[in-house]
Amino acid sequence: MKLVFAIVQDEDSPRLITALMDEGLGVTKLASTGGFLKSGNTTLLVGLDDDKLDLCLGLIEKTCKNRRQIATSQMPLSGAGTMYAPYPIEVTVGGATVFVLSVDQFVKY
Ligand code: 2BA
Repeated sequence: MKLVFAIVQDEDSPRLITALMDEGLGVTKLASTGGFLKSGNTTLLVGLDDDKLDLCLGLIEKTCKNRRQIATSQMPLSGAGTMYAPYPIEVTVGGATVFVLSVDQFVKY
């Protein structure tokens, strides 16, 4: 058995959850926050049998899109000691960041 952690953009999560559930996969949705952009994203947990892993990964790949976002970084001001000026940078987020873990034990009480 595997446990898939999929970090996806909030905009993609409703369609992905529907697609996973339509295939009979169990999903848990967690509200999460990216460390770099410090904005909300969605982490989905999917526990599944090994033979469903490719199906799950395929649905994630098909559903989750790359998007460009503007983030704010800091530039040191020359001659101003430790002062910094904010400036915008563009980053590409997604489609999805996915971790697949092997599950030792799965119990439901
Ligand atoms: P964030 O940490 O908010 O990162 C959003 C996007 O900012 C990243 O997209 C990447 O394009 C960019 N980025 C991140 N760190 C950067 C840096 N030090 N310098 C320049 N650009 C940077 P993704 O790579 O698609 O990641 C989307 C979200 O997935 C991340 O949101 C984070 O929540 C999660 N994530 C990504 N890699 C991870 C990892 N190794 N472990 C845990 N979570 C991860």
